[in-house]
Amino acid sequence: QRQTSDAPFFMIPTAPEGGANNNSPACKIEVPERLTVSHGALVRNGLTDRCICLPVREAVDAEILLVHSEEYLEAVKQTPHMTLEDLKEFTLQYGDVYFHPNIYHCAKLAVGSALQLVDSVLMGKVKNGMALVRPPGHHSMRSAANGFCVFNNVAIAAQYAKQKYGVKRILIVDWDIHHGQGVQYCFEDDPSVLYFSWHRYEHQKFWPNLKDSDYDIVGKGEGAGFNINVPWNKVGMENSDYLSVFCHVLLPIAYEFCPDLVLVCAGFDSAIGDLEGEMCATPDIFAHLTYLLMNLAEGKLCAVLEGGYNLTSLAQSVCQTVQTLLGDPLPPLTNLTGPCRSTLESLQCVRAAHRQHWSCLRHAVDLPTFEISTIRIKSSGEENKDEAEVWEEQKSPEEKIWPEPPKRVSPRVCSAVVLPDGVVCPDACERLSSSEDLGPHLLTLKKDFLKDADDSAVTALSRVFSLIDKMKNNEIRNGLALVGDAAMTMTCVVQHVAAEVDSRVFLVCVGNGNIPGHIIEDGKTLVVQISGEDTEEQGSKYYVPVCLKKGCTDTSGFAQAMFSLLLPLGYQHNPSLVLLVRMPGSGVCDIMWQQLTALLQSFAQGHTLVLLQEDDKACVGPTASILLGNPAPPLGQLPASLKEDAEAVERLRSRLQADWNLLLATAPENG
Ligand code: X5A
Ligand code: ZN
Repeated sequence: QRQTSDAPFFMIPTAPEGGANNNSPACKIEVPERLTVSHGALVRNGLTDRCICLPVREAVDAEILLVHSEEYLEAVKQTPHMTLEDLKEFTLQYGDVYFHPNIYHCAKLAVGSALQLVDSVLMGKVKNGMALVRPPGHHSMRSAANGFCVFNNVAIAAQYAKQKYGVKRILIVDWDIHHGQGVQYCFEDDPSVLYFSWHRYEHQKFWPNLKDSDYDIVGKGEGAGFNINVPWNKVGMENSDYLSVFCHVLLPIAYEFCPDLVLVCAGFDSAIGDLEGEMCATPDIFAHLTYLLMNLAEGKLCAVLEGGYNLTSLAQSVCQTVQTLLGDPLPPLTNLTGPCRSTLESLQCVRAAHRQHWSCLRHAVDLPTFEISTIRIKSSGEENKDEAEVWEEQKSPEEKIWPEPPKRVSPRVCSAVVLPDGVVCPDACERLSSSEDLGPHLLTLKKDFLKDADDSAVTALSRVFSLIDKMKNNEIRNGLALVGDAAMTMTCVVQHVAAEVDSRVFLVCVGNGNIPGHIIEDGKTLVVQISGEDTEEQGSKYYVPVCLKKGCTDTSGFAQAMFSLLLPLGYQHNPSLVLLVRMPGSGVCDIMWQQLTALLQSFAQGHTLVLLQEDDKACVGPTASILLGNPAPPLGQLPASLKEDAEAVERLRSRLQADWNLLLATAPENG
């Protein structure tokens, strides 16, 4: 593992010597060990060595006052000098918060650390980072501590970024299992800060039991549409539930918003094993949640720790997040069975509540709102719960066990290229040269595919095959080939890979061109083709032709297809190889192509092979940049997509959702 001077990330192990120990009045779960254990896990996994550790500092009054009132700050300032009795009394005026004589100091460090991180990211000293801090922040309000939180670290960071750097649009993603009502209140009328939170809600039966946390709270005045609440009305939510909310709500809206900075309220009480959350998403989901946000805002992402109380689950989740920020390949997610009914109800409600504010939702096929309110009443009744469900709920959540996420190893080579002589590409790419041993490949190639092909095509193809074999052995992460005939190469590659047991290919084809039927008949290869050609009637479970009216030139239609079709399909297919093909004359613009290439890195542990046709030389550089791990440039604030395109994508979702239920975004009518 290399230690670079421009290490891409940063983190802060806080907890001063002696730690802020909230033991009197005691908080049993928001404890200093949360930081020491997380930090220890980072060290053990060799991750701290790859990070830049920034110094912490205390926030100054003016910074705290960006979000909090003077009266409140003055009151908190007194706490280090109070007797334990007075502290107890002081604590009682707030909800679920505990003041230790040391907490004011820690809270100032927590805010200051978040600001140090924002400074470093916005000044370009680091690409992204995570601040490991406590106490957490997202529940604290202008004049009140709440839910273990004293100062609102992330809200202050957002105001600071706006004020000091003139950042125009900030996305705050709150994946903690509690609703960050403090963040919501801070920005509810502010259209420059888009706040997204999912949270355990159980129809208001779960703390903090606020009507303000429901899906119909979308922001006020100018800020209408810039507050997104996704209530979890059942416990036990899994990876599929989390991913479906990202695909069908957060990502389309976030890309339409086009933030300049992403802040994450990174609470890990939403992971399995946490007694507060009682959810079942595994720690490796955070690798994916993190990655899916890393191509917004040119990768400027600051994660700030919030909750997370199961020390094992917390430490694993922190490592997954940090490893993703460092650019390691993503772990495969298995067992994605699709969202549960309760999630679908929430999805449908949130999408309906926001359809008037976001054009990506305008043409969504949703139930009318009056039926949605019925859903709420219907499912809040306990009466029709079956016995299994009741037993499920009584089962103690501490019994939950899950395997430790497998190690994520980066292949020695990140990107290998097969290019004709004279075509340039970044130095960091490894060229597969003619000195490679082509023996065994050449023979099979000649026999199977290339009876009459010329020698240079045979050589190129055999290099492509050897690239694929090296990906399979995890010697290379990804690859790019510039070939004379992209369509022919694509067919040969699919056939070559499908010949192996257990292989699954996700073929994403951009542009017009015939996909030979025989390559999609064995259930191993899932094909999505985005083009301007109307081939919709030929679709099947494994062939998904997306026809856009203006072809691939239309960014909004293309973006919608990426989030609501490509991502769910890719996740559910769980391929061992992604094959991304750019047909000549596809019309896709470079930044769209780069975003697509980047998002596809979520699958197959980053094993992507990109095929470009020879006249697309100019695309080698932009593609290689993404394959080497750079963030894709922003698409800009997306306009509304064409009605026809939006409807075509929705039609495909409806046709395919019985086979691929991660495509679902609405609740079946009487399930
Ligand atoms: C930051 C955080 C939880 C408060 C729970 C109070 N707070 N019952 O996770
Ligand atoms: Zn929480």
